[in-house]
Amino acid sequence: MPHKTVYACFCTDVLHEGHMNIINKARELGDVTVGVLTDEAMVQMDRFPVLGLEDRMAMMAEVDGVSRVVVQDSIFYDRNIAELRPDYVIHGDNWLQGPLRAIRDNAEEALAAYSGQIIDAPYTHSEEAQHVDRRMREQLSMPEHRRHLLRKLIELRGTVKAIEVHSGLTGLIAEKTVVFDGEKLDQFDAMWISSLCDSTAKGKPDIELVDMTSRFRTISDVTEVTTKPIIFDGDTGGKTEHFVYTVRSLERLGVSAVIIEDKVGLKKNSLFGTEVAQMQDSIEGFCAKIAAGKKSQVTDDFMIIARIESLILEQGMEDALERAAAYVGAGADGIMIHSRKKDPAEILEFCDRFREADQSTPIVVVPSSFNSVTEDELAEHGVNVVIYANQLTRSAFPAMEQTAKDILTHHRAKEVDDRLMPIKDIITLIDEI
Ligand code: SPV
Ligand code: MG
Repeated sequence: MPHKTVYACFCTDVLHEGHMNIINKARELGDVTVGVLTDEAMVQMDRFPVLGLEDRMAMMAEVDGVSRVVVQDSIFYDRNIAELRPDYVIHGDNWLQGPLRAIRDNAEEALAAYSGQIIDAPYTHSEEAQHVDRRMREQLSMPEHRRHLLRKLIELRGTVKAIEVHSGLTGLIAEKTVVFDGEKLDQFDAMWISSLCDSTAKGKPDIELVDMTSRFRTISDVTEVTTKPIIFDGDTGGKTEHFVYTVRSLERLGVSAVIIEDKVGLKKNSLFGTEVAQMQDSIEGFCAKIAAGKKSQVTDDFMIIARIESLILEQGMEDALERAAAYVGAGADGIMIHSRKKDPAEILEFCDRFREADQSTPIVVVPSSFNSVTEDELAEHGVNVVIYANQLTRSAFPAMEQTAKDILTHHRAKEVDDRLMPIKDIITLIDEI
């Protein structure tokens, strides 16, 4: 019998019975090469590595029956298949469904080029395997691990995208939603705890009325069921004497970054612009707040991002740029520039001019009004974090309101049923652990 070769690829830090079952099955088929995903590829699979790539490779090399370990730098197998030309590629049969199917299709197409074969090994549903998987996710959700994820993701991906969350349920949507666009699997990298949506969910205006204790409760609800990094909307940061406590509380909760805006007095939502009275802080005043926050933080991971309201308050581009440089000088780890114009031109101009002087400080934008601009365009102008700040809340509210109206109109719920999630789906939506 000619000597056969088998390729398997793993996206894990810990080996359990399920992985061993695949390796043992592979050994029966031939000489086993194992691919280990790079950090960047693992992140795309929503598995943030706890071990470094070299340690993961060493772990695989020690497994009995593994002849060779190689790096796989994409979640898709095609390049490694073309290079290694294995007779078989083996994977658990869980990749027959859901977003993993795209990965299987890609492998199947690459194998078809030389009549290689795919093996869908029965997925191991053992208690031990589930326990190890759960432990891994729990480890990822711990504050000391989650806190540095935002910096790490910006470093790995250049530009990251965050979506608004204000509850455990919206957190799960941010955590689990994955789409396949024909080329790559896509998902949100991070979560934004918006002051607007956190307040709206409580039926309150966005004026720093919802107190920090309550805001921290929202963070806990989200951290209990997710692993992705959190960017917290800290409004004005409040009094400097209070802000220093907030920074440490956020670090303790595992939040990666706080964004504070350079306003004083009664804060109103920026999307009101100059229609309501809002006062910008002085450059010195806000720099002092940033510096005090930086001095009080305990970990190196945590980021304080300074949000500039000059364009919102119509103070001009020069003022925005002057403030950006001053805030970075005071220690800000990033700059958020905001605008309520439909046209992204002023945002892009700010980014270009800021980048002429500063190539490294992360830029954050919130394209709620200038929503025609794409993530790629923003990335070309040096943006590192794109925040979709309120779209989940704004989509849920009209749907719920319409349902309430229709039930009132028809005096029963039958008419709304077609657009509702089936009862079976809602009762099984949340996994029991
Ligand atoms: C929020 O989401 O609360 C924000 C962004 O601060 S914005 O509403 O655009 O001001
Ligand atoms: Mg806000």
